[in-house]
Amino acid sequence: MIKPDAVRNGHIGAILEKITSAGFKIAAMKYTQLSKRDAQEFYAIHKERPFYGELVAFMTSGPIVSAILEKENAVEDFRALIGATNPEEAAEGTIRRLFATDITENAVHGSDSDENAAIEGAFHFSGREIY
Ligand code: FUP
Repeated sequence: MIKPDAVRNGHIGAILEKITSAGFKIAAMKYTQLSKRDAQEFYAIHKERPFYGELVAFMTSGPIVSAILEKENAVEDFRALIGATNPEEAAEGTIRRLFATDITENAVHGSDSDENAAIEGAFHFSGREIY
């Protein structure tokens, strides 16, 4: 996902350019806005954490771009491309270092395993929307 802060700040094009230049193929993509229920479900793993309410409020605060990306070693390579969760700790040149605001408004989401990528892909897309 390109999160609401990066969409609001006009970074969709620059972020997609970095993603495609890094060799990712876009298998699915849409511009949409999460409902509160969507965001609560997507981030259910964090529901006991102190930042959960703020995270859900932020993720529903405006439109996002969701995508399924394909590449050899995609999970690891995408996490390297986006950088650490906290942009202050993200390496120079990473998407979060370049475009994130802070640890909550951190510009992009990337799946943390192939298994979660499949679950998250199915959350955003039906089979007919994946190419
Ligand atoms: P990441 O996998 O890098 O997206 O990070 P996590 O799964 O640990 O966290 C998911 C989201 O929760 C982050 F993108 C932003 C939010 N978060 C906070 O708002 N505060 C924190 O201290 C940690 C995470």
